[in-house]
Amino acid sequence: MPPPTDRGADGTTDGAPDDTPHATTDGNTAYGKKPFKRSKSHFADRITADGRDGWPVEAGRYRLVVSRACPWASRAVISRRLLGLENAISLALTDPIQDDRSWRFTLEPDGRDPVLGIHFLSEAYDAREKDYPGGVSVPAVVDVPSGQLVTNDYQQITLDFATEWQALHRPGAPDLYPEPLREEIDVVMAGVYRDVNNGVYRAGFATGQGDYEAAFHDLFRRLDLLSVRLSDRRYLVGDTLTEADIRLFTTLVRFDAVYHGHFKCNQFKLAEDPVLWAYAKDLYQTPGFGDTVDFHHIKQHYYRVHTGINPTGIVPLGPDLSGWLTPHYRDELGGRPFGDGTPPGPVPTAEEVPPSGRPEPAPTGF
Ligand SMILES: N[C@@H](CCC(=O)N[C@@H](CS)C(=O)NCC(=O)O)C(=O)O
Repeated sequence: MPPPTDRGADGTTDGAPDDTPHATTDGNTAYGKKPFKRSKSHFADRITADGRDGWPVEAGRYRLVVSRACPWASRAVISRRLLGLENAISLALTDPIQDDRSWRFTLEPDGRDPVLGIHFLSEAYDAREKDYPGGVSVPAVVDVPSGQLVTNDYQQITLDFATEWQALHRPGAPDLYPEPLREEIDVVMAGVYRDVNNGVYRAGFATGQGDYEAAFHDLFRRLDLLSVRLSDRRYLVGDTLTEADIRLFTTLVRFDAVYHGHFKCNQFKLAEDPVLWAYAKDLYQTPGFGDTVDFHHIKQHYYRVHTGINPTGIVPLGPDLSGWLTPHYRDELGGRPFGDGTPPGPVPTAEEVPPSGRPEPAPTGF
């Protein structure tokens, strides 16, 4: 197998050493170090009910390409499942380890995605725009008939699943972006994005002490605030699951397995904050959340791909994951997870996370 390439969170060289003097977030000047900056998604076309960008909502037309390792892609996997879009939008899973051609379909027996017929996700990017100036990233939505990438705009994909794909939602699908709560959801998500979702990357890929410390403090300050917010309410906004919970979950579920050690986000472990730990377990045990999580893919990706921060590529054996299956008691706070709707049914067999990626219950008795 070709060796994994060392790459940043988004395949760019952001965060990589550079010789230009620049101001760090702690106000000092650093030489040879730049703070981590996430690149913008290059392809921001939207798939909408009215097809205004040329991409109308249509069952069976699009393929969602993800890595189960990636928190941004995992949002899309969770929302697709909660909304029951599995039959409308098919799912392609990449190998958690990229090589120098980026995401590849080496989990398939012949190394080729069976629907798109390609070996590398970059082929769908190339079909859309030859030599575009950016990295290849997941999540990506590909138009099956033309083989072209439609969008890699991870911030918009899930919002569109919730609001533009309504005609194809399953009966009983929750409203993940309810109109009356959008303003509050957007405010909560902005803080979660800056300090938590992207904050762990700012800490992990910092190449200067000051940048790392600023990201670390922002992250744990925000986690403290979220812990207080969630101490007497089951979900982040309103009394049902929303897009905001999906976005917080995808970082929390990776926290102890990768961010705490690998990204040096170690003021406390998730499991040491009783509120956030119970909140994360509650979501994990809710159909549509934990049943999409592959801890094996997550650990393989982070520890083996980021050789700049883990040069040996050794993947730690811990932590013990059995705690994810223990009681959370969050139902005592009330809340109606799916509002007037219902939980999604079982995961389609072809999309089940293999046992290697799931926690095993702790042994009982002696
Ligand atoms: N920056 C991405 C956001 C999503 C993202 O960063 N995905 C990561 C995986 S978690 C990725 O695919 N990175 C490209 C790479 O590592 O080659 C975008 O522009 O859409």
